[in-house]
Amino acid sequence: MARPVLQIGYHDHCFDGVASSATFLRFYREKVRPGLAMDQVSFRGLAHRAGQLFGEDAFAGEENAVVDFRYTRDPRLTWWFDHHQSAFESPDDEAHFRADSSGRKFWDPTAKSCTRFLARVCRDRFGWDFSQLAELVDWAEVIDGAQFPDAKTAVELTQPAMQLMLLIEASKDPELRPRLIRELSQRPLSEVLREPWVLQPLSPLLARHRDVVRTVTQRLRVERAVAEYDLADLGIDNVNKFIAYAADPSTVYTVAVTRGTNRSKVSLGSNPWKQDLRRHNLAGIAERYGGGGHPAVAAISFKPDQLEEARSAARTIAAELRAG
Ligand SMILES: [Mn+2]
Repeated sequence: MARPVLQIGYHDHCFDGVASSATFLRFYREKVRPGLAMDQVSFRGLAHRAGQLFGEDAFAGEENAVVDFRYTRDPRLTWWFDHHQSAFESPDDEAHFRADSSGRKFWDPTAKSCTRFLARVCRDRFGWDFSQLAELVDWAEVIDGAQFPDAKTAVELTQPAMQLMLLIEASKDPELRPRLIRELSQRPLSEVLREPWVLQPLSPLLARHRDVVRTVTQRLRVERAVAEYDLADLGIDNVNKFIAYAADPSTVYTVAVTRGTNRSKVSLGSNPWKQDLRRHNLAGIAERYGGGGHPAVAAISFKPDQLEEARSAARTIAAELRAG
């Protein structure tokens, strides 16, 4: 591709990241550059990891948007939408954002999903009607805000949109998420969910998901409402966040260790159905280790070979959460 007119960087392997991108893409092609051809838009999945977050090719477009991911002072960043508490790597980054006068950078750490936050900002500031994407926006709010009726629903994935969540989180096909973003920007969610290229790769992932649910349920150690499990030997980076709450509803916090290709990771979560018992800000805890996220759910990335450091951090944090 020649230099893309627009490049969208998004939180990779994340339903809200994909949905935010699709929503922004539609907004951009309707309100900012009407008639912009799809092949003039490129996509870059961004992942949290130990070290540099934005590679050299992260801002290859004439305009560059980043959604559902960290802020950067890079002058090539033209649009930004995020809702993470840990949006800024340093106080200088936050000061830079606060001094921005472009009117194109937006942050609301109280928003449940970046998708609905973005849709509403584009409606209120730019007079854009997002009703065509209502289904996608509503599902992003349910999924990223963990607004499920119960843990079982969140783990069993009987609803097609929940299966799409799994596909987005687990698929290793680099073309799949950009394709989903393009399609979801133009067609209703329920229609895209029936596509063979969506359904086909899902069945092995669903089978794998059921295996992981069994493994987590077996390995889970719950002590004083804090659940710990270690999946480093499975080589997976993303695990459904709700398995512990379905397996043992007395769980208030989870501390999980995983190791994927690019990082060892400690995931911190809190039971969405017991938020009245949550006493800790998990993003705040994760930030002490260079990680981040939201008060109710956060993560810390380590280098892939720093598994023992990750395990040791997990033990320390689990003890801190138990101490109350
Ligand atoms: Mn999000």
